[in-house]
Amino acid sequence: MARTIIIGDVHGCWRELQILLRKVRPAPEDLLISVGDLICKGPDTRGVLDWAMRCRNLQCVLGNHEYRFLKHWKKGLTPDEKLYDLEAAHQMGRKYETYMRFIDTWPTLLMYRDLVVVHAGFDPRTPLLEQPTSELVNIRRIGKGETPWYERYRGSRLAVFGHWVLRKPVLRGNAIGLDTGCVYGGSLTALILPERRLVSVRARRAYRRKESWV
Ligand SMILES: [Mn+2]
Repeated sequence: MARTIIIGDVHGCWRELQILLRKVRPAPEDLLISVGDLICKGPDTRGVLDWAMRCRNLQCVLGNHEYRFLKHWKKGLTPDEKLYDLEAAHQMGRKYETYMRFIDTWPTLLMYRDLVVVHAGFDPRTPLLEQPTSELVNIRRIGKGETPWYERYRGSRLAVFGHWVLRKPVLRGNAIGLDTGCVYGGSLTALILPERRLVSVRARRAYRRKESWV
């Protein structure tokens, strides 16, 4: 039976992604999904994007880093405020236009009968299709109590997301968070459906320093 394989935040960690793919062994009929943030911070944004462009059964949703790059690209610019943006743009090199045109085709969320995939999350108090992109790629907490958005989510569709870097994946009945901080020296995690099996690969090293781990 075909599987759905959802990959957490890669952030240019091409080596770890290759090892993860070797472990998961996607078949041509499997559906691969990236939760976004394939780019930035890590050593090889180019390698990751080249793979994404050749992978015929891959769907990506937009991450906050891709969203920032697209916003600049549409104004004829390249983001240059952060060092990791300059590095990622440098890694993209002459293929910057090609990569941006590719990323510009990514949706902000993917919705299936019993699954929704989004980079950061959504506000469960608002209809899913009415949420602004800035929210879908950035949200973490909602309300006065600063509750994680997924603790308020009562939907029956399994919501799979990344963005929120945690030592261990978030595992709830209806929400699974996959950002285990590979670029910070954590691990790269994939979720295999329908069996809900997690596969992880340890980072070869910390490419970025993270102030604190939750
Ligand atoms: Mn992110």
